[in-house]
Amino acid sequence: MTRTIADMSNGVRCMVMRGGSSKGAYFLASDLPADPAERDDLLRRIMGSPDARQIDGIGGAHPLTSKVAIVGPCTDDRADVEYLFLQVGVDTDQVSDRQNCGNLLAGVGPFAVERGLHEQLGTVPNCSLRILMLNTDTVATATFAVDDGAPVYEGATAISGVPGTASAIELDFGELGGGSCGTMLPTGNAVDVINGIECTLVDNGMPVVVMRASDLGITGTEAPNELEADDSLRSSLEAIRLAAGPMMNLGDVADTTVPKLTMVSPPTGDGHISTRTFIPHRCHEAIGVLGAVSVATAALLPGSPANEVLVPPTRATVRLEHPTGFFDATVEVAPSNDGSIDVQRAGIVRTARKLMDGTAFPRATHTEET
Ligand code: NQM
Repeated sequence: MTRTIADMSNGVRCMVMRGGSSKGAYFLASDLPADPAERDDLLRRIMGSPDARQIDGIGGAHPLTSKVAIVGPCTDDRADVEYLFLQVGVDTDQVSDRQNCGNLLAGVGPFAVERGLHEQLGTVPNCSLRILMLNTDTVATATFAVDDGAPVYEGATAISGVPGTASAIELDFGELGGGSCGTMLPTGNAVDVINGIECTLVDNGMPVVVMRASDLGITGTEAPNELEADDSLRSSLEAIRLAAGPMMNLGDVADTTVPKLTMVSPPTGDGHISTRTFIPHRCHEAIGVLGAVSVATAALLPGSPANEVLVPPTRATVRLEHPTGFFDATVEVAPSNDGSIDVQRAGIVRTARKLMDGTAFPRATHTEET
């Protein structure tokens, strides 16, 4: 006889949103088990992991569409709501809080308003919400349009990697540096050499290893599938990543999604620098949000490999070219006494959209043959 244990078989309240150029399942913290192990098990069963196609769940079979945002009220004075990001492995059973996600962050404000976590006065056209990002213990301020207390999704802002236009969501960051690595430059250097390759190990929102594309034998203009098919490049990148992990205070990173790896080259269009990013095993079709802020920061760092290929921007906005367009990251810096830079603030613009609101039905816990 087959016995199926199916807890939460009545389903879990869930909203699917596109956040920036990613997509994920958004939950209220109070709708999920408080115990992290139980919660992660439930999320795997909702997303359909582990399975390369996530066929029995709502995950999209790619790291950029296998993401979860958990949002709740914030008890800390620093913010109005709190956001925990979880990366759910596609063909692995990993559920990790080791990285943040600036793309899903874009949906957090509208989701909080949708769920009544933040009361928006009907007469105010813009909502400004402070979000504590639990993964890095840093705060973002999201400013977005509301109408009669509800988020406005339609608008005129286009972002690369997303067809059409939508309403702008401004994300502003004060202190981002070292959220995962302790300090923005965990080794204290603009350049470290790993396996003969000059790297900048940086964490201004996302831990990233930034290298010259040419040092890795590529032009930096290749398509993501071409780079993913290059086994020798991938093994060089993974060896660098594994060595960089402990240097970045991240310990053994064999099973984590950080640090990311970005290869930079001179711009080919009207951007300031061109990028190709591994996150860390798939090549991004664009670039992650906080990843972009980190790479822009590395590019502003005197003496770094990225600074060498940067066409200096005239204002504080660095336009990063990527495989499907560009990403504008505003990073305001001031020179520091030691010849490096102090980052004053960072800001980016994203869009988000509510795609589905309803009940997600997890597959059963397990099946026991008796
Ligand atoms: O860097 C990709 C994405 C991300 C994360 C990644 C992100 C960020 O495109 O803030 O947004 O895993 O690097 O969503």
